Amino acid sequence: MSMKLNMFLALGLGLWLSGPLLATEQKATIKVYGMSCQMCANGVAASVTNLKGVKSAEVRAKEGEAIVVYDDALVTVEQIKQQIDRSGFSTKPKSK
Ligand SMILES: [Cu+2]
Repeated sequence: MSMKLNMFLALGLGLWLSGPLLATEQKATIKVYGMSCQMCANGVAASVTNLKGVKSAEVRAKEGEAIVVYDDALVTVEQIKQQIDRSGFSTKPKSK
C-alpha cells in the first residue's frame, strides 16, 4: 500500500472515530481570578454565555470559578478562557 493511501485511511478512520465525539456537551470548571462579588460573577456569566456554543455558565465569585456547559464542536475551553479574560477578569493567577 502506498504511503499516501495509508495516510488517507488513517485520516478517514480518525474522522470517523472522532465524529460522534465532536458534538457532545462538555462541562468545564474554569478558575476565574479577580471577582470580588456576585455582580462580577454575573458579568462573567453573561459574557461567557454570549459565546456561540456555550449552553450555560454558572459563575461563583466566592469560589472564584465558572462552571461552563458547552458544545465542544462549536467552542473550546481556550476560547471561553479568552472571553473571561476579555470581560475584565483573569483565568490565570496574577504573578507577583
Ligand atoms: Cu463585583
